[in-house]
Amino acid sequence: MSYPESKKFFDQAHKHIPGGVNSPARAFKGVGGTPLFIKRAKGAFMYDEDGNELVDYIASWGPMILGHAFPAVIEAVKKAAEDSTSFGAPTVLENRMAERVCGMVPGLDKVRMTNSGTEATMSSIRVARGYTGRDKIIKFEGCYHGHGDSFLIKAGSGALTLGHPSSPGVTAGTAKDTLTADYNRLDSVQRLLEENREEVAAVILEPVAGNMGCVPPTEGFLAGLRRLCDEHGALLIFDEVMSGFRIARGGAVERFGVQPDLMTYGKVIGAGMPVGAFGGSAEVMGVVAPDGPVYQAGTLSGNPVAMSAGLALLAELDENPSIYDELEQQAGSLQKELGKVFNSHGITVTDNRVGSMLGFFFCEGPVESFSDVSRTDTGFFARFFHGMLREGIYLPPSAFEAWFVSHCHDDEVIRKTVDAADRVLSTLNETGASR
Ligand code: KE4
Repeated sequence: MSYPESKKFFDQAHKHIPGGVNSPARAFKGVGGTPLFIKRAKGAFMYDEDGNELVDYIASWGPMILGHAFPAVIEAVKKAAEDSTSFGAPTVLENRMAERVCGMVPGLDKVRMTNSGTEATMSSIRVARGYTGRDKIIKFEGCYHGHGDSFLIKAGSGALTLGHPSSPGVTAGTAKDTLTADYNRLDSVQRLLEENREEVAAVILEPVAGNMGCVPPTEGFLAGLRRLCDEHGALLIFDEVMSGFRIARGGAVERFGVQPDLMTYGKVIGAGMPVGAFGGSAEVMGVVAPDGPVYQAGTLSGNPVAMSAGLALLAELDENPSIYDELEQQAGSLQKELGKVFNSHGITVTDNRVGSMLGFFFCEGPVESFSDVSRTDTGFFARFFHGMLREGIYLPPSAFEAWFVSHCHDDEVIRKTVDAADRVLSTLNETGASR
């Protein structure tokens, strides 16, 4: 497999675009080499500018839960666009979106649309600060909540991949209000809450971490956070931008049965169009302008084309709950069969999965926290990544990202992936693989 067209376009891209990409996670910095320029995609496959067919495990970093170019989504976008692409005025589509998501997620009484996950999480902590009158937030090392200043402290995803988990440009004034705890370590949260009594507005986390690879919550972690937040008068925020509508119809709130005060969404809710959202109880959301004093806005928030796309996808998920069982089945099969292949080649690997998001770490397990994640062999991952790419299997280009299985990843696609891994690992074994 070769990529001359992608190389040409990547060189061209550097002329006017920082790093040649509009988002660093796409730049292949974690694995080296040239990012592929994608021309089109359908179902479980993407096709690059060199005509290569690729099994896609990035899924646009989450949205493509029913595969690329899901017909109902495409039709909805085409139809909506014919009536103009934005009005800057309320539409019935936004009413329907709010009804749909509040019907899918337990405890979601009111919801506000945004244009990205970052806007949703930024807004959620502003609401928490406005509601509680407190300034500080607690996040977790390795979790990524978008590129809002308050979150670029020991962040995951591209920030971690690039080796700058705490970004320059975030002022000391901002950084002092962000406290960082250890994922799956309740004692680290309790200590921060006790050291900052009555100063913490919220604890925000990915209820299933997907931005340091896939790291599920351990038994009792989420319930423990709920208890600690109640004891200390802090709000609990589930950042479900990645897990929302993916790991269950009602996301982590449904799957784990722990009720946060605020939830944030992105990715699946927009079906690949720019949509984020934040919401919670009517009580907490009552502070949001224009009902309340906490300002939050967006020219294109609730955009009719984006709402149409998201509604088409969510309706399919909401009205066919068996899809989640089928996603569980296919992702479980990939996890099991790949695990067998790694073991057959004597590769030390730890696999984590929740629903159709999963990840493999090339180190001893368990992998439950950022410090565990840091033990993964990123060099081996890079060699494995490029081997799989040459076989036509496109994994997320970083050891610190979750893989996504779509409803189009059928048995044939899974078999193709597993057989490719077997061939790649045979080659790697000759060049000194991770043990
Ligand atoms: P966006 O602003 O990128 O729409 O969402 C930010 C965000 C917030 N919260 C969680 C849990 C997220 O996973 C994200 C974005 N995820 C990354 C993928 N790991 C986006 C990929 C990228 O930055 O290009």
